[in-house]
Amino acid sequence: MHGRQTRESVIRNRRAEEAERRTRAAAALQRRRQIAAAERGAVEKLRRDIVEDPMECIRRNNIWRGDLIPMIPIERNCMIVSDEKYDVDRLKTDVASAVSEAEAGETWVRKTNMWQSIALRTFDGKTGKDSAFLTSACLEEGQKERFRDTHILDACPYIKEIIGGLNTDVYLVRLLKLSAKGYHGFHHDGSVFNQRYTIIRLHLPIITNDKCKFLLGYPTMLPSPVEQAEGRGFRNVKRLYETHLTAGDMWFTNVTTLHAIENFSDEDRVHLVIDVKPTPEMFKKIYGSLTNYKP
Ligand SMILES: O=C(O)CCC(=O)C(=O)O
Repeated sequence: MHGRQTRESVIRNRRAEEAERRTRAAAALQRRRQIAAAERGAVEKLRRDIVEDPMECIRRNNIWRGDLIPMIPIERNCMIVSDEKYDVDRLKTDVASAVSEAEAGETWVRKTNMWQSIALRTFDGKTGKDSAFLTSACLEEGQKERFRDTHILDACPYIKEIIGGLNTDVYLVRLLKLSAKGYHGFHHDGSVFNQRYTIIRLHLPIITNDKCKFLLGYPTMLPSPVEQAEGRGFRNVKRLYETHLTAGDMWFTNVTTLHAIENFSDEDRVHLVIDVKPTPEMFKKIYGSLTNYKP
């Protein structure tokens, strides 16, 4: 009798424990859903705020300072700067030539697992891993004249024509591929592009679709000094604004503010990315006036 009671009470206890575990799990799930909904609500509110009262929104965020602050209205941070429609088929032909011209090992130099580049114009015309990024030292007087076409650009006559037609100083030029289902997280290139009156980044999308997005972010947490030292960026950046950069258009992108890229599609996305000195026309379109333009 005593043994049976014990077995029954053990079973009862187990059932009670199981029921309690389920109740706790359901409560935790509900809490997570509430937090996610509150975060979504906060981001939505943030998006509304930045449209309705951007200055107040910026003032409230202690992390959003200096060059990290996007231009207002927010659409100005990625905008088409030329009325010209470029020929996407001719651009695709040049991409194919660049890929076959790039020597083995140089084809699509890996920046990350999902993000690769082919250098068309670089500091001293070098190709390969270290040539595919820009430093502010390369842009100093006496240095910025050292940008040269790479041998790969010779295989891309249309891109060469486009670059020549910009009628301005052209620095780094690359084809940038973001793999299908690829993502590159929020970061900023402020250390170079803070000279916003002397250098801007242009994108000419070649292979793309509306599942490819350029994103702008809202910082909520500063990186730790260790993360900064290791070149790691801001964590927990909220998605503030997103846009699809259409093929055949020349886009300005503000890369001093937090930005990211994503490709939710099944095809690799390829952009021609051109770093140039803005012409007076581009400068006026982007910044709204010629104040501070440095000829
Ligand atoms: O779209 C790309 O491949 C590059 C975007 C980016 O992060 C940049 O231009 O800094």
